[in-house]
Parts: sequence; C-alpha cells; structure tokens
Amino acid sequence: PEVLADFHGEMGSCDSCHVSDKGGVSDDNLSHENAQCVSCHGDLKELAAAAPKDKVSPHKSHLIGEIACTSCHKGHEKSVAYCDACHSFGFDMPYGGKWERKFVPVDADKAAQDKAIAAGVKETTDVVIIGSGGAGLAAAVSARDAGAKVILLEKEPVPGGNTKLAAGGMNAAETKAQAKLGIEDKKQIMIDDTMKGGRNINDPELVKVLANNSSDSIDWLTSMGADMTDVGRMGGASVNRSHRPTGGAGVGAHVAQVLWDNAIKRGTDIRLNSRVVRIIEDAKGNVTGVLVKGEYTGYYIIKADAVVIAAGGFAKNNDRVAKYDPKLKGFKATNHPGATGDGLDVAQQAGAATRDLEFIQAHPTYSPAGGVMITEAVRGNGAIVVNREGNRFMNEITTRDKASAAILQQKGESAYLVFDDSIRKSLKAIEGYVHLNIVKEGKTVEELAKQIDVPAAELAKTITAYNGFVKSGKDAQFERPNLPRELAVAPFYALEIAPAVHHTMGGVVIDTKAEVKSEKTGKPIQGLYAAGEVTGGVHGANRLGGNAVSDIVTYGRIAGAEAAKFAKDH
Ligand code: FAD
Ligand code: MEZ
Repeated sequence: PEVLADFHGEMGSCDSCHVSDKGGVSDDNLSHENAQCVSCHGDLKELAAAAPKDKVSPHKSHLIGEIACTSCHKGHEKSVAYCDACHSFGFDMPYGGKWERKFVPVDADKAAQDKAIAAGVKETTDVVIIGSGGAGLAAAVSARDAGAKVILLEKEPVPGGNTKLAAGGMNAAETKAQAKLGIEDKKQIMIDDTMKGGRNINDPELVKVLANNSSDSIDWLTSMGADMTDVGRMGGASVNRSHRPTGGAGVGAHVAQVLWDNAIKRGTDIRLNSRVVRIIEDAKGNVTGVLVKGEYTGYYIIKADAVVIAAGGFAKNNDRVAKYDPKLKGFKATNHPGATGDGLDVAQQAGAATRDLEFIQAHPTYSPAGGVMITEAVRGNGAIVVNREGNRFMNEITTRDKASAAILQQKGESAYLVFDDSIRKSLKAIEGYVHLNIVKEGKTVEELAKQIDVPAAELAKTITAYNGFVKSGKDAQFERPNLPRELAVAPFYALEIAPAVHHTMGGVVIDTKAEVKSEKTGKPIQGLYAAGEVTGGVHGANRLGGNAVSDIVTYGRIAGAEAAKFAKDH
C-alpha cells in the first residue's frame, strides 16, 4: 500500500479510524482519529520509551502540547516527518515521502472563499485569536481571565509557533530573580538598551510598556507554574536580564507549555490545522469575525466581536524576506515552517497600517549541519567565536546585525563557536546540540583544532590571550563587555556556525493597547488587536536577544485583556 489508510483499510473498514456516522473526519484536530492511533499503538511517551536510547527518537521532541499522531502520519496522502521541516534526521517513515511545502497565499481559492462568506456565519464567539505561539496563548489566557469566550485558531498541525523554539531567555528588568542573584538593573536601562539596539527607530511608547511590564510578566508566568530563575546575558544588554528555567534550559518550549496548559485549563477552544485566510468587516470597516480554512472541514465563518492577530513573523518565507532585503535571498532560516507572514496579509487586507518591514534580522549562530539555531546564551555564558585561521574577530556579544555581518566577512562566510566543559555544564540547551551530533570535541585545544581543521598553535594562542582578558577583566582586543569565565576546563568543544534569517522586526502598527491602526485613518480599527512578531515598532531596526519573548508575553496579555473588554462593551 502507498498510504497509511490503504494499509489500515486492509485490516478493517473506515470506522476503525473515523466516526462511522459522521460521514468524514471528526474535526480539524482529528481528535477521534488520533485517539484511535493511541488506543492501538500507545501514546508518544510510550513510543519514545521503547526507542533506542542512543538515537534521536522521532517520538520524543521539544514540541509542546499533546502532539497529534497525524502531524506526521497522514491517512490519505504520503506521510512526512514534521521534524524534517527544520532538521534532516532521515527517520524511517512508513508510507512516507520527503518534506515539501509550497507557500499558498491566503487569498488563493477566492471562489471557494466567497462561497463560504455567502453561506454566512457558522459559529459565534467573543474573541478569536489567530496563532498558538506565545502571543496567542498569552492573549487566550488573559481574555479567558477577563471572562471572554475564546476560539484560538492555529494553521499548523502542532502548536507553539516560533515560541516553542526560543532558547536564550526572556528579558525583564528589576525582577525578583535578578535581585536574588545580586544583579542591579533598571527598567530605564532596558528601555535605553532596546532603543539603542533598535537604532532608535522603535516606537518609544511601545518600548516603555515592554520594559515597565517585563518584571510583572515574569511574575505572571511564575504564578502559572513557570520557572524563570536562571538569568543570563544577551547581545546588546548592559546587564544580565535574560530569564529562563533553572540550569539554562530553553525558555520557549517551557513558556509555551505553561501558557498552553493554562489556556486549556481555562477552557479555551483551540483548533489546529485551521488557517485564518481573511478578517471579515462590516460596511463601516469594523471587525466582525474571520474566515477560516479548516484543513479537513473546509472554509467557514466565525463571527466575533474582537480578533487578535498573533500569527508571528515571516522569516521562513524566503521570497518575502528577499523582497524586503535582497541580501538575504537563499539564506536558511531558524524559524518554524508556519512563519510565512499570513498575519500581515490578513491585516493588510483589513486595512491595517504596517511599518519597518525592511528590517529583517539574521541570527549569527545557526548550525548548517544541524538545521538549528545555537542560542546566544552559549556566547553569553562565555563562548568565543573564531575564524578558519583560529582568530577571534569580534566582540561575541555585540548586537546581531554586527555579529552576522562580521561572520559573513570571514573565509567561508562561517566561523566556529568555541567553548569548554564549564560552559557546557552552565547551560542545559547545549546538551541538545551534543545530542544532534553537531558538536566537535577535543581533550585539548590542539585536539579540538585538528577536529575543525584550524591551525592548532593559532587557536591555542587565541584562547590564552582571551583567558588573559578574563583575568584582567578587560578585552583589550574587541571590548567584549562580559567576560564570565576562562576557557580552561577540558574537554573543549566547537561547532560551525553561520548567519540565518531569524526575526522580522516590522509588522502591523499597534498602540500601547495592542489596537491595530488603520492605514487610511491612522486610528484604531474597531475590534482588531495584534501582538508579537506580527507587529512592528517594539524592536525598531534590530531586536535585542531576549526581547521577543518579553514582547509576546506582555503584549499578548494586553491584547487578550483589551479584546475581551471590547467584546464585553460591544
Ligand atoms: P509564533 O510563536 O511564531 O506563533 C505564531 C503562530 O501563528 C504560529 O504557530 C503560526 O503557525 C500561526 N499562524 C500563522 N498564520 C496563521 C494563520 N493564517 N492562521 C492560523 N494560525 C496562523 N526570542 C527571545 O526573546 N528569546 C529567545 O531565546 C528566542 N529564541 C529564539 C529561537 C529560535 C530558534 C527562534 C526561531 C526564535 C527565537 N526568538 C527568541 C524569537 C521568538 O521566539 C519569536 O519572535 C516569538 O516567539 C514570536 O511569538 P509569536 O507568538 O508572535 O509568534
Ligand atoms: O531573542 C532571541 O532570538 C534569542 C535570545 C535567541 C537565542 O540565541 O537564544
């Protein structure tokens, strides 16, 4: 048999997977169908436990929520491993094919969309949220807490967007965790760092809200069960203010899981495989709902008093990236496959103003071998970057625009991130890179140099000089502002890194209440809110590491609460 359904068909009838009297699938989450998979094969945890310990298991992943079997195992078409959207594991996939996805514009299939609009409203709710990343989930929690009925729509088969991938941390100033660690910080310094990093074109009012609410947002997450006690340094920050779980584990999967659990606990109706393709407005331009394309159930309209766009950025859509910044044509991206820019399209269709779309950030340390971004926290905790000659060539924790440009000037347009065992032990995230088999190791610096084909004497000289700077507290070569530790504890490690498209700073124009502004009038579009990477203004021309998670939690909360209030008053 070519596909899974044919194989299962040989064993029984359609109702071994589907609800027999429903005449099709159960819903766009394929809830019933997935329950059948689990009842026969066991759940992901059971399958992962049965896998060989020394191999990457396709059933044990960093994805959040209850991952549906059908995210990878398709019934009536060839199966594809969802992991292959980012990695290249070459899992043995029964009835499988190669990962391939072509971007389909939101307004494709116009005739079918018009027909669904003519058919009228199928469902009604108070607030619709587009996207299940951190901004969408934070909005869902706060809208539910404000008493609104919420439907959250996610186009991908798995939730969490880019948020579930976030690694290094969430920036916040004047927090309890900083105080406990004796870190002196001020909200005003976070504002100044953010404006400077953004080349001062950020909307200063949005930046003030970001910084002034940041510590409260950490408390909010903590009150729901998050652990944000480890605090590290990110590029462009004057002090350590990037918060993450104990031991330096990835921040995004943790925050997204906490928000997901709390959104579910509060009874949010979350629908996967459900793409919003249009925002519906009345004759006066006020928002009245959305047109959804359910992957399995087709087009339908949800009437809503308010809509929150939390659909993320567009870094994974290289055609769109290259349109705004031709230098980035053909670059790899660190993002999840759904970061294509639908949010901008539906917002612009609804008359939203946009800003700063030409500002697109490359993350300096992406591993081409692993298909993963290597968190800035590795540098923040002390790693250095050397070129093929074994020399440092920059302040490793400068802002990303500068670091990426410096790496691209080196031979081979890539470089090596070098660290020791003490840094490895300081950051749990590194274990993931080791597990992916992309980290080279040497018992001595010389042995490591051989592994990465860099002149051993030069690398040893570079490390000795760097350790001297750590001892003296001053980097006489590149003025690196944080020098947390010498590279002195064997084994030593290195991995090749190169810049990849990471963050789209521009987006929909919002005010401090997360209301979306109209292109035509400059005033808020009634009932339309936006939060997170789909918006522009918070980060200016260049986002600081750790500020996006801060942005999505704070503005997601604001958008959800404001949308719920609007719906109540409507
Ligand atoms: P997302 O989390 O991307 O969620 C948007 C969701 O909307 C997606 O699930 C998407 O599929 C869905 N969607 C899109 N269009 C539609 C549609 N038409 N209908 C329905 N659903 C739709 N930032 C930090 O501050 N600190 C970090 O440590 C950090 N590390 C990062 C590491 C990586 C590898 C990446 C890629 C980013 C990192 N960032 C980090 C940036 C940060 O993670 C993102 O900017 C942020 O999570 C975006 O959140 P969001 O909710 O706006 O969007
Ligand atoms: O903010 C980010 O994008 C970030 C901190 C990424 C990372 O390197 O971990």
